[in-house]
Amino acid sequence: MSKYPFESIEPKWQKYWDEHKTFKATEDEKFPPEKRMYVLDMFPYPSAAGLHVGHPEGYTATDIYCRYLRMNGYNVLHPMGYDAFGLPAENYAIKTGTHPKTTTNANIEHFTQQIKSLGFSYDWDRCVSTCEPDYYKWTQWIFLQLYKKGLAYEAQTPINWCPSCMTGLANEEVKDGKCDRCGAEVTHKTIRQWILKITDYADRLDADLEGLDWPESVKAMQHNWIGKSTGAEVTFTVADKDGKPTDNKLTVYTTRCDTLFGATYMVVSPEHKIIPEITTAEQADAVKAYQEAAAKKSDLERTDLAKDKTGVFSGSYAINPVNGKLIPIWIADYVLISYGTGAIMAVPAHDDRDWEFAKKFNLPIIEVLKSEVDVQTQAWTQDGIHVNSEFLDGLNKADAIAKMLEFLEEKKIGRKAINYKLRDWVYSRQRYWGEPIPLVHCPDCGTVPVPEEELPLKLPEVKSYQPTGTGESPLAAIDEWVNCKCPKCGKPAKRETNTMPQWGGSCWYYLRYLDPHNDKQFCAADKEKYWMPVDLYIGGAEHAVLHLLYARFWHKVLYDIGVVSTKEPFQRLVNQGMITSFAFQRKNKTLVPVDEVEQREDGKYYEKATNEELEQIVAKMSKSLKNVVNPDDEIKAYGADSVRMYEMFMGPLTMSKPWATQGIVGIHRFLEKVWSVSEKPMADIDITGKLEDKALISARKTFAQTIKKVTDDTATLNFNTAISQMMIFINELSKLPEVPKAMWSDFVKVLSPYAPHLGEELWEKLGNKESIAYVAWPTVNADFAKDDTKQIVVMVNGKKRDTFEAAPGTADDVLKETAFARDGVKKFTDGHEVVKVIIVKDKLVNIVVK
Ligand code: ANZ
Ligand code: ZN
Repeated sequence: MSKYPFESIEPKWQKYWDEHKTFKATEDEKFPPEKRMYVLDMFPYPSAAGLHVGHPEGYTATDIYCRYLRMNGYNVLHPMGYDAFGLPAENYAIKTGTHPKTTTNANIEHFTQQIKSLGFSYDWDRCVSTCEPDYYKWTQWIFLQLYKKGLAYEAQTPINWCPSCMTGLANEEVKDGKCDRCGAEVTHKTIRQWILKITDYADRLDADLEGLDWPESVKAMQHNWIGKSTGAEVTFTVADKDGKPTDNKLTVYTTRCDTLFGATYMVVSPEHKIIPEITTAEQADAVKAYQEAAAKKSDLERTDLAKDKTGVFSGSYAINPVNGKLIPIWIADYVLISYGTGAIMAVPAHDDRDWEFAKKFNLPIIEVLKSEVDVQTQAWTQDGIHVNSEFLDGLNKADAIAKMLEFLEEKKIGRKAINYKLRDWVYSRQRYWGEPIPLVHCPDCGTVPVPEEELPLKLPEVKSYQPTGTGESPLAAIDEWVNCKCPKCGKPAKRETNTMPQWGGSCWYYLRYLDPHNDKQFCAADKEKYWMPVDLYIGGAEHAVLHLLYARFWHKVLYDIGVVSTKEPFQRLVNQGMITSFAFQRKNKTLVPVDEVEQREDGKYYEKATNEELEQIVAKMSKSLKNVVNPDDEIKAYGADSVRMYEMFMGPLTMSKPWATQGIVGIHRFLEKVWSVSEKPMADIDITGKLEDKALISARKTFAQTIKKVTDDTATLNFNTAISQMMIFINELSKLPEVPKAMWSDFVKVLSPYAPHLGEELWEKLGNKESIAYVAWPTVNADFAKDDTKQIVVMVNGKKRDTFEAAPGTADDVLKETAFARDGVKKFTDGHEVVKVIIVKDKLVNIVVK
């Protein structure tokens, strides 16, 4: 009996698939629309570290599903590519002078070799890399479409700035307020930026989530990020020093206009433009000092509920429009300039922040919602019937809001308003390794787009990748690149030197896969119609907001200009769980690297140096804990099929789970067992008819259950339970002296999406010449899967007295005899005259006695 030869069969089949282009996808019209499936993985950033065990988790899941679909008669598009621009390659270039392209391409090559070694069924001819000019040509083209629609604009905004590195930093490069590279305190610097008007799409991005088959948690995160808020704008009149109305107005945004009778003061943000007009001479110095202090704080510091409230009185009052009362206008940094109107009416009785502020500065607190607490000692922020509110008294929240809105509209001082937390997207980076923004600045014509026929606007070669220190990208230092002719008037002009963020390329890559070699269009319309939308998208939960929101935004813009046919890009989304590892901690909760730990005879773990007993915990894989699992090592030791199956067997796809060496060993043993079953004699037994042999009947039942369960579980991505069922079946087959070939060949088919190399090899061993990849998925007679005993109920004079098990189709006289022999029945029949016995086959024995 030969050993399971994974070392030889895995490269053999990878070569076969490559050479035969087994998984090449074409737009074949003989497949009706419902039989076309686009299954997408989140493409990786090709880091120097190579593949992580987390990558194969999602990739294996989509691969199993794709292979399953192909065998079920679907035309499947399953591509892979690289999100290739990014900071690590650029930082490496700054340190070593190696061109980011060189590093990136070497990493891509390594990744490709690693991914191929796992046997995934990608159509490699469609592979894209976002840093290639024939790819980013179209990223630039899409940017220009946004620009032409007025969705890209220039503005001054603050960025993270490292004064020591003299460069702008991405948010991801700032850790705890310090520069990730040098540790210096990060400051803010206001510089010119290109910004995308994603806020124009806020409403659709929010509403269209409803039609998507996405995890509820991801939808909720997007809803929160967009932060749709429905309320009202209410305009207050500022009073003069005698309390008389002036022409000066102050508009607030409120979600509770119904609480207006409880508004006892107003607050404007320290950046509000009304401040010079309302600040009195006595208050001027205090206001100025306060504004300067607030400028130094972050939004988070300012709005933190736990933070002590600060503020300063402006010296002026406004008139509350419902009761004519004068209420003071304060300036405080808990009100943000970037939300609503940058001003609020404060209702301290029913809002926590307002309450704290009122307490601190001794401002009046008026209860307007019937409260279960004393609002002088605590805010009441729950619902309540209106009180102290004249025409609203006795009303609930909804009715009171409606009535107040009516009142405000009639007086022309208020209207319904909607606000979003979503902010426009700062789209420029002061970096080298990104797509150049294809715009030209002309002294006469202003901003002029680079003509589309001149795209791609290629990244020029630079001598130094170090940012310039002025907040401009290294491109700004290349005069021959910066200086150009205005595409409109031909006079000397300058190129935009900012580049795009890494999100740009990943916003639309799923569309380029559809037509990756087209140099006339980003994607041909017929191909787009053929495949879109993406039917299943699998990736990590860390992309719940940014990538998925940005891609949806771009997709909607492309939809609006008529170049894509669906409103949403990704119909179904599944987040794979994180693969963690084991780690060990001391009593004081500090962690010990795994190579300093040993398991002793008592089964417990000890730190080698100190003999302290350690607690085993689950933790994220990390270099410092030395618990990072390298997929290459695992493939080498157990084979790609074992790695794939183990990752699917660890637990439900969407759950986080720790990698365990014993686990992969167990899966490997299972595949060895599969191999050894394939070495047994194969018997030509007709398994569709009546069988005599008990072991065969039982094997057929397990077989039928296995085909059914693997079919159902694969279709629903419940791969772990499908694998368990395959294990049960293999155990049963191992016991048979010879294997019914019909069962074996069907089992090989359902195994093949999970362990595709082994699947192909066993299929070939069965005498087949073609790949198993497109062989029809098996079906079985469902009756064989049924339990082979029936529950027979015994009734005496219409009352249930007992039950027993019998084989299906058991003869009537056997059922009758068994029924009369049951203890539960005898009690009621012994000594009685039997009048009648009625038998319902496989179900019931009904005895009538006198
Ligand atoms: C009066 C009021 C009474 C409020 C009450 C709340 C409760 P969301 O739901 O997040 O949209 N607000 C408005 N603009 C603000 C700004 N720029 N900075 C800080 N706070 C601001 O929250 C809207 C509520 O947040 C608004 O409704 C306003 O306070 C406050 F019992 O107005 B409310
Ligand atoms: Zn010009």
